[in-house]
Parts: sequence; C-alpha cells; structure tokens
Amino acid sequence: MKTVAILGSTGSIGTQALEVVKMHGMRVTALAAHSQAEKLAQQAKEYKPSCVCIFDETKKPLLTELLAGEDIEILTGMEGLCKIAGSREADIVLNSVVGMVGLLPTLTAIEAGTDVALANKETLVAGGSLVMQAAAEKGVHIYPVDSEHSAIFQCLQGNSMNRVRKIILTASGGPFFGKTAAELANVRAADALKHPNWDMGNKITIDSSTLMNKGLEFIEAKWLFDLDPSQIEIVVHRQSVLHSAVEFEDYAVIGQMGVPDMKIPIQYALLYPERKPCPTRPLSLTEYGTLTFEQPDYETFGCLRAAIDAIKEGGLRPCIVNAANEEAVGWFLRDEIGFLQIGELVRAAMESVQGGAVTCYEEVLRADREARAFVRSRILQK
Ligand code: MN3
Repeated sequence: MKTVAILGSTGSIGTQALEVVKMHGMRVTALAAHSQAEKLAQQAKEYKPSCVCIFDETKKPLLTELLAGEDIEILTGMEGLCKIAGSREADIVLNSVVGMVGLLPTLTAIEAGTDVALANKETLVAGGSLVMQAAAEKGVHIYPVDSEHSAIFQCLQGNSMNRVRKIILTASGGPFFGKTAAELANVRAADALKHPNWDMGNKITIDSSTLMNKGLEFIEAKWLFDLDPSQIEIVVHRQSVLHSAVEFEDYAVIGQMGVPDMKIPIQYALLYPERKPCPTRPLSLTEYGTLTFEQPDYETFGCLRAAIDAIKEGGLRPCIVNAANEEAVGWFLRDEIGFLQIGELVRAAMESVQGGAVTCYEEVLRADREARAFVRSRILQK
C-alpha cells in the first residue's frame, strides 16, 4: 500500500482524503495545515505521521503543547511545506493547499522525484509550463484530484491522447446560474457561499459562483492533458453527475459519472490505477431522472472569459488573472467590494499588468505580486 503526505490536511479535500486513507490503511508520513492547530494535532494523534507543519508560525507554541509526548517533528511556514514535499518519505504527495502558496511545494516534490496528487489548481494556472516541464524531466506523475480532471483522466485510460478531438468540461453553473448582471450587483459573500452541489472551502466556493473556478479548470485541463484551448468545451450541467467527458476521433464520447463526492476522485488519484470500495454512496440515475446541459453565460460571468482569454494569450497572463482573482476574492469575502467587481478587477489586471514569458519561478512570483498590488491599488483608489 502506498504512503502519503498531505499538504492542506485540515481543509475540505484534506479531511476527505484522510477518510480514504483510513479506509485503505494507507500510512501517512506527514500532515500540513494552514492555521488550524487543534484539528491538525487531532489528526496527527490519529494518523501518526513522522512530522507535521503548521504554516502560520504563531500557532507553533500551541501545536507543540498539543503534541507534547508524541514523537512528531513540528515544522512551520513555506520551509516546512517544502521540507515535507521534498522528503521522499511518501510515495505520493497530496497537495491540497489553497492558492499560489502551493506552487513551490509542487515543484519541490517533483524535483525530489515524488508523484503528486494535485488538488491545488492555482499551481497549474500560474506555473503550468514550469510544473509540466519539470514533471516530464523527472518522470513524475501528476494525478488530478479535481473532479472534472479526474473524470477526463479516467476517460483517457486505455485510449491514446492523440486520438482526442476535444474534452467536454462540465460546470455546475454555481448558485447564480441564469442570473443577470443587474440581479448580481448586490450579492454579498454570504449569498455566494451557498453552493448547490458541492461542499467546499470558501475560496473555491466564491470561484464557483463567479465561474472563475471553471476558468481556472480550463487552464488546468490545458496543461494536464496538453490540449489546445480550442479543444476544450465548457458545458453547464446543473446536476454535477457527469463529471466531464472526452470526444475521440471517431466521435465516440466517453464520460465519467458518479455522485458529486470528492472522495471518488481523491481515491482514484491516491490508489491509481486500482479501483476499490470508496467511502461514498452509489449513483442512482433514476433518482435524478433528468440530466441537463446548457451554454455558459460568458457576458455576465466576466471571470470565465478573462481566464480563457488569458490562456489563449499564454505566458504570464494566466498567473496574473489568478493572482488578481485571489486578491479580489479576499476583499469580497470581507464584504469590501461587490460581486461584479471581482470580474472587473480581474479583467483590468489582465489588460494592465506586464506579462511576458514564464521563464522561472521568480518571474511567476513577480507577476503574481504585481497583479495583487494592482488590484489593491484599484480598490483603495475608490
Ligand atoms: Mn472542479
């Protein structure tokens, strides 16, 4: 049985991954969390990793106290995340941290020759070319954890990539599907945090409501499966039962279905290529009765259009769009800007911040910093 290190263990993906790990008796070598020291300590006592990392250094004294008497090394910050990612102790590193913070640990795991189960989509959006090139050089596998990309990965099994015509990336449409811009003008964070099908963290739930999440996934798919943007079609599918599909040369379309539960893609990434019982429930198609498919509204949901334009242009554009979005979502969550402003700020950053080629990690960081600063100054100007 494989051993696993989990970055982001107290989040939504991390806690569900631990359920999968428990069911299959996998050994956990390390756990890392952002700032939830109590929850991390509880997990450490149950899963007995050799080390833990708390990203927020101010929580180290508390964590040390909670783990007194346990033989567990305690690390902090980015240095800790990278020490875990690069340790080679685990067969696979599950990266489920939120945001750009995940990029360096991903690159570090690849450098160490360790396979990565990737739930951190910002990593591929900002540094897709760096990550995929490094993975190819090191012969490292990147297993998608995102449900859509896991679906595509599953549909591709036994098929040759050069026989793919296009992929059909499904989107739930989020809580505001069918709404007009006028109706969205007064939306607050609390409204956007109610997602119809998936139970997720705050950042991704807001991204789902603006459709930025689908924009990021569009870019993620381009990198993971080496596609041209013209080969990716987004289809709104409200029930989240068909998790995505692949159309081949002969027009045969293969899709992957299941209940909307992240434990299925998490388990597939961790146990690949094996299929075993999963701690979820079976799909009943007759319970759903009808599955619907519609076009997304690119006008109202400006973030989606901005993300697609960004990857078509390439280079640092996707990184800029991602950073502007992370920054804007932070302000929106604090009720300091309106819902529609997220898309406006992302579009403005994309058009204004200096782009260029992705040459190295430092260049990605530079573009990320500048895009965030651009968004902050725009907001503070008003
Ligand atoms: Mn997804």
